[in-house]
Amino acid sequence: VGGHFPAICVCLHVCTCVCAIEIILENNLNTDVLEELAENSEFNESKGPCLAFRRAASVLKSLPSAVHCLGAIQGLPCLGEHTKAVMEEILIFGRSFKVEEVQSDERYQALKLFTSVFGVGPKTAEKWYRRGLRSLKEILAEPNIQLNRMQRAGFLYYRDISKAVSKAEAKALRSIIEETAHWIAPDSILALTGGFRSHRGKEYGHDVDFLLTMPEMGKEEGLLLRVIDRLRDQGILLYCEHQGSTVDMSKLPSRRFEAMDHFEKCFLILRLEEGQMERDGGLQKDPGESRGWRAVRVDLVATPVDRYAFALLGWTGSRQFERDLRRFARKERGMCLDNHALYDKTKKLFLPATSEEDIFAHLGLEYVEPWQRNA
Ligand code: DCP
Ligand code: MG
Repeated sequence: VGGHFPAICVCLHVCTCVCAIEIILENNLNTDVLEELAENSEFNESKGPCLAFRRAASVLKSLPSAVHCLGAIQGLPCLGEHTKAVMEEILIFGRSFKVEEVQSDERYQALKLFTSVFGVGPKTAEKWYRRGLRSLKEILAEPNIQLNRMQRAGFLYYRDISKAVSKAEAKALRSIIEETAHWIAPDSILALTGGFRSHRGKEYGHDVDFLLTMPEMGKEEGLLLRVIDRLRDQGILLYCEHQGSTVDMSKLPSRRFEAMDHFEKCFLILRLEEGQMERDGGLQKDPGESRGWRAVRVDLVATPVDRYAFALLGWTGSRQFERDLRRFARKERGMCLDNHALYDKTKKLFLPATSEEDIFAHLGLEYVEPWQRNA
């Protein structure tokens, strides 16, 4: 604690809100740390603590200024005892021993590394860890490990796709995909979703998400496959996993939040050329890398136009916002919301929506702009 100790004693015993501590923390730092604890809980299949840390991180993110002292977190909602203990450590010692313990844990390190590969989830990561594997090199050298197609692409483009995607890169990809879709169907509609739509203070993302539709019902059928073919013809499709639609509108909206929606979609890796970037930003590459392109992960979802507003809302995020909105619909309004539909359980009917505003109105909520969906 060194030189900070007298100041801290005073702070702990005397003040609740006015703070003399010299340690100034940015809330990002706290939320990153909480996200790591959430991830660790996820690896341990502890759903409750995982959600609690994510919820606490959301609360901290929504604060207008950085937390500088313990008093500032006292009255905040959704901050459980574990979160408070971690925050306390950070505020007093400038570090959290609990977090450092997690960060230095061999299993956590291995699972974090393995799940950073596209196509590798916690279960596969755990399996590899139990086999004694600790590095990506070891996995690739292990003859008994059968990688699936997605994982092979994940390893092949690992360096590129584990690098953040910039806003400028997302913009360039949007132009490419929009041009491609318009070449096939001039009236097709493409929307940027995910972190790059909502911004949410993010300059970078791990992938770029898009939603594709046609103004006329049914005309979207086959469009996504044609877009994929065209991307392939242009030589920019490095990897594609396509999933057909399994939407069944006779089913009520799903209660399971983590369940993937049933729209037709594809998980892509695209080749983005330096020349496709506008002057406001170059490619995110390692310093000194001479290659004039990089690989980027792209998710592309196609919906019929009557489902578009629900899909747009569901794919804009943040995840916590989506989770809370669904919970609100269920608990406060007796409605079921998912990426496909909104169902009123009392009236026993599906509520139509052509825009996100319609959905908020059905829920009796004021419209919230994408950049405010920061939870
Ligand atoms: N989404 C969701 N539930 C999931 C996965 C995604 O509600 N299980 C929604 C919310 C996300 C959006 O889809 O914001 C896009 O998913 P991403 O994983 O791409 O997340 P982001 O785009 O928000 O962040 P990033 O891509 O930078 O990690
Ligand atoms: Mg994304």
